[in-house]
Amino acid sequence: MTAAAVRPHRLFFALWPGEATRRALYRETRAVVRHCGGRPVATDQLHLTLLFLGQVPGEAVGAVTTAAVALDCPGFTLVFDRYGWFESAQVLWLGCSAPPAPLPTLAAGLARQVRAVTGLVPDPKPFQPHVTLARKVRNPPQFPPPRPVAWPVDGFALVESVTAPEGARYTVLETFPIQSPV
Ligand code: 3AM
Repeated sequence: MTAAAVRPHRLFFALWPGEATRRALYRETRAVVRHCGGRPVATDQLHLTLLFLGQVPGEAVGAVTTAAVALDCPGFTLVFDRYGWFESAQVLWLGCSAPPAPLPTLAAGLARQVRAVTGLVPDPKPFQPHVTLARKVRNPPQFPPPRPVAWPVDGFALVESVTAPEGARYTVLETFPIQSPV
């Protein structure tokens, strides 16, 4: 086994937008992000975290993948139409005023599967679906809502977070299709 295979990986499951959605997210939020006074998330890193796993031993990554493959989930479409702000994390985010039921079901199913297959105990914090737009934002957003962005979800991703001096950098390790949205 190589050193890369056994080293621990900082992992999370996320919805990772396709190119058209990514461009729309950027287009509809760029003016607000520019004016929020924080540090924007790079466009190619925008995502919605489903489940944060933290440090996973290298030898357990295969089991995490197995857990995700076993999930059965219908496709769905998210509509992003509101800004929000996490005061303690100083994060400006984009969210949905009406998240469809399959979204929290997918997040909960992943947590259940990961626990069952790997024995890892993922972060127990309540699921708050959001796309982080900028960090170090010191004030709540006082902007009109964005024009709605539709994100058709037909899969999710296992993502690695690597900490660098300029902040974390995310890389998709694997993608998992779900049924296409109807
Ligand atoms: O998707 P966002 O950017 O909001 O803040 C981290 C990031 O969220 C979050 O997981 C995502 C990928 O790093 N995160 C980092 N540490 C965490 C922890 N201990 C965490 N979420 C929950 N618990």
